[in-house]
Parts: sequence; C-alpha cells; structure tokens
Amino acid sequence: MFQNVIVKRPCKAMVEGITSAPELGKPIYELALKQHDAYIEALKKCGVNVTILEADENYPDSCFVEDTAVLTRKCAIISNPGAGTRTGEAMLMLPTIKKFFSDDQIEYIKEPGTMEGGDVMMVGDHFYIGRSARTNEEGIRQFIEILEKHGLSGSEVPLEHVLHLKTGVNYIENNNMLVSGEFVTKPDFEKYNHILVSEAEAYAANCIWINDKVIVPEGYPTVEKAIKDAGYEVLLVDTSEYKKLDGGLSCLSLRF
Ligand code: CIR
Repeated sequence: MFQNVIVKRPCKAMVEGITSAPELGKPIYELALKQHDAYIEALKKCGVNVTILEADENYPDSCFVEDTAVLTRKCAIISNPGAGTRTGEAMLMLPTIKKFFSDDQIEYIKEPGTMEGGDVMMVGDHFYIGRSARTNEEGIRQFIEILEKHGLSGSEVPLEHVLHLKTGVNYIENNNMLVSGEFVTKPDFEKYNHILVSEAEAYAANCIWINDKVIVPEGYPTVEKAIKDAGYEVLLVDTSEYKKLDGGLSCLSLRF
C-alpha cells in the first residue's frame, strides 16, 4: 500500500526539456498543466495523500520528480541524476523528503555515482536497477549497499534501447509485470506473469499501480484491456505533453 505521493508542477521552461523525440514537437504548457491536474485527481482516487510542489523554472525537466529519489518503506535515497541539466534537482527535494523520513533514514548517491529513480523498479523488498546512460555502475554499487544496510536488496539490469528501466518494464503487483521490447526476454523477469506490451503501444508499458488501481496512459487500448483483464480497476490519464519529453506516468511522481 502507498500512503503518500509527491508531485511537482510542470514549469513553463518544460518546452526546453530533454527529449529523444523532437519530431513529436514541443509540449504545450497549458495542456501539460491540465494533464497534471488530471493526474493529481487520479492519484487522489487511489486514496493517497498528494504533496504538490511548486514549479521550478530553473529545471525544465523537474516535473519528472521520480528521478530525484527512491523512497522505500525503510529509507529514502536521494539520487544523483546523470543528466547534467538535472543533477541539481535531487537535493532540492530534501526539505520535502525530510517531512516523511528521519535523518538516519536518508541516504545519498554520491559522485562519481549517478542514478535516476526512473531506473529503479520495486518488487516487494527487492529493487531492480537499470544500468543506463543515466545510472552508472558506481551509482548502482552505492545504491545496493544502501539497500542492504536497510534490510532490502537490489540487482542490476543492463539496458540498451530505452531511457530508463521503467520506460519499458513496470511491476503492477500480484506477480504481474508489464514488459515491452528488450525486457520481454530478460531472464531477470522470467518468474513474473508477463503482460506483453507490443511495440505499437510500448509507451504504455509505463503504468503505475497504486493501492489496487492501475493508472494507464490514455490512447493505448490493447494495454488498457490487458490490465483490466488481469483484474485491475483502471484509471486513464492523458500524458501526451509529457511523452514529448520521454516522460510517462511513473516519472511524474514519487509513491511511498
Ligand atoms: C529526461 O530526459 O530526463 C526527461 N525529459 C524525462 C524523464 C523521464 N523520467 C522517467 O522516466 N522517470
């Protein structure tokens, strides 16, 4: 169960955010705000308290708050984002995280280690960590050491084709895992019940489970149906403006 969610409002500067898909065009800020409102409403329907942080114009990608930290039931790990324009975002989260975690529960990924929360997938007390362009070997080493100190465990999953681990694979509890692309055949995930996500709907591999409901991006009917068929109540949220910046539903919040 999750009790809390932290989100950060998108800033006007989001139009300058990092993207691997400039052909999709720049995000429309007003529409992104409306979609963010709808996202917050969906979160509230899942029965969590939502902490809403003000937009920060200094960091175009700062609405993707997931990358700044990993919040577990034992500890909070402040990340060190591998994207140069995003590194400063992580420490700015500290005052908010301190409202929920005591000082001895707060840990940090330090240089030369890099890590972004989008590369971390929680399955119970185990955490899969994608080794990506943003999360390096040293970051993973530090992260696993911290997890073990707090009675948790972690393992590395190399990835090649996507930005973050959770761009392509997401755990939605009850042994069910949404898998797309390179993750379909990964031995690490063999033991889970695969909900296969086709290339055509690959963006919708990034869904979030919150207290037995699953929030799914709008416009991916096959994935939506598969999740419903697996027995979940589905809430739809349009994320078109965030997709233009390689961002999905999980990227927009910290859930704990
Ligand atoms: C970035 O490239 O960092 C942002 N434009 C997108 C971050 C998406 N975050 C995530 O997958 N957790």
